[in-house]
Amino acid sequence: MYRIKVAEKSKNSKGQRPMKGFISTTVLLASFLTVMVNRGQAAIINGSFEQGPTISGDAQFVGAGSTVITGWTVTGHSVEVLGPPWLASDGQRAIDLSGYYAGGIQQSFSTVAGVTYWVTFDLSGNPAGGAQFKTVRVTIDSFQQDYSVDTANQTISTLIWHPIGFSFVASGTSATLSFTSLEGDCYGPLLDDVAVWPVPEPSSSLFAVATLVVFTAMHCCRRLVTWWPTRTGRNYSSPPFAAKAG
Ligand SMILES: [Ca+2]
Repeated sequence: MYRIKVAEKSKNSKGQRPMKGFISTTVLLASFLTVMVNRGQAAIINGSFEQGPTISGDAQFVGAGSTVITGWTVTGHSVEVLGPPWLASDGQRAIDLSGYYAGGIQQSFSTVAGVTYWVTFDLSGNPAGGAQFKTVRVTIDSFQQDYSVDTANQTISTLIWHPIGFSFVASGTSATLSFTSLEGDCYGPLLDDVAVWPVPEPSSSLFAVATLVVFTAMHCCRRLVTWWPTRTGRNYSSPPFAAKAG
């Protein structure tokens, strides 16, 4: 997830900002977002787990079947909602997918059949005990994959988060995304910042690129367009699939 920053280069001789450039930028972004919405924007609720139960201490156990974590249903045995001093990858909270024993979470969302969707999330592991490598099983529609992460040389406040992503083609009007711990003890894989969105069709991408080229040609001397990732403070040194299990 990236944000777009449009920086004003300067004001005109009357001290006014160039509204024409602003309008062009607005049209560009609105056009691209309209394309995305028309493609069926997926809506994962509370993907960062910031909305949920009151945390007693630094972690809160949540049992199977509970929906107290907004948007999500707990599966397996239990999970744990983590708060400071645990280092979340986004915001203040994350999930340990092994509560007392192996657990999981799942959420269903609307899809458009035939559309390709990207699923991204950040994965780490509880370094306080158990196996050095923590494994999570991710399923959605016919997709299933296990991912493992190394917890060596970390503490709960110095966790290393690995961004992971994959795509799937929706087969119906809804899909269920599930994360399941494969760690039987209370030291499970850690999860944060889950997101799902449709991949634009090639024609839509070309439209967005063409619009961007025209926009840049018209206003390159008046505006600076900079992009920067919002996920500061994370470990992006490893490729997204570096944690992929065999
Ligand atoms: Ca979070």
